[in-house]
Amino acid sequence: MLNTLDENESSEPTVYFKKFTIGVFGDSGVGKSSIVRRLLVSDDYNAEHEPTVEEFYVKQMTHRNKAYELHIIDTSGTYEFPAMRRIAIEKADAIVLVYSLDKPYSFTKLERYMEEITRCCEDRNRKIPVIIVSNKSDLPNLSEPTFHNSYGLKISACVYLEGRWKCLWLATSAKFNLNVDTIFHKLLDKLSPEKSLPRKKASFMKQILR
Ligand SMILES: Nc1nc2c(ncn2[C@@H]2O[C@H](COP(=O)(O)OP(=O)(O)OP(=O)(O)O)[C@@H](O)[C@H]2O)c(=O)[nH]1
Ligand SMILES: [Mg+2]
Repeated sequence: MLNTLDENESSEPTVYFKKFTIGVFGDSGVGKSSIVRRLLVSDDYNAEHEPTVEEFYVKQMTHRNKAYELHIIDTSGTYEFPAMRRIAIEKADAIVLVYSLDKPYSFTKLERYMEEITRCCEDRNRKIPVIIVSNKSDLPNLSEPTFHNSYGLKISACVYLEGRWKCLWLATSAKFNLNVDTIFHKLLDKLSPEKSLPRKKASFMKQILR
């Protein structure tokens, strides 16, 4: 199973500690809490839907030999708490936006979440990474929505979403613990400080040989 990225495996992370707050948003019953529970305790899965009000968790995670502390806000999709949602968006360094294949409306609702996130970020003059997660990929006979691009060609949801909002996309199954850790590794890839370091200049010889 695709659970973690190979390059993240290490028994001895270098001593480096950074905290990031990750907000998890999405419609009711799409599997937000199931994803968070799997991340926290890999064999924890609840087949019952117990609607969340708002939960806060801390998870230590090693990513590319560095240790990180993730502060995770598991928000409510069942209850409408716009003020709480806005505060969670404001606090977040990165966002996980979940929909599920068995709830087509949860896909439509992504638009609303994205508008809220964009508005919030514009007000604070910042940009944060967002990953859209298509959960419950284990369910049979359900397929991703498709769209037509400006040339009339059929494109998949992930191509559509990546083009529309320039965000990451990943299919997961919290039920089978498939790709759950990868969500957070992908976000850490975007958040990790080395991303912002200037690229090393190629050596003089390499420049000549180019
Ligand atoms: N088949 C399948 N079912 C899932 C998966 N993830 C979650 N579920 C089920 O979907 C239901 C809702 O899961 P939750 O994690 O409670 O959903 P939520 O998004 O946190 O819901 P709210 O807190 O109400 O917003 C539960 O019955 C879960 O067992 C999955 O990957 N596959
Ligand atoms: Mg929940």
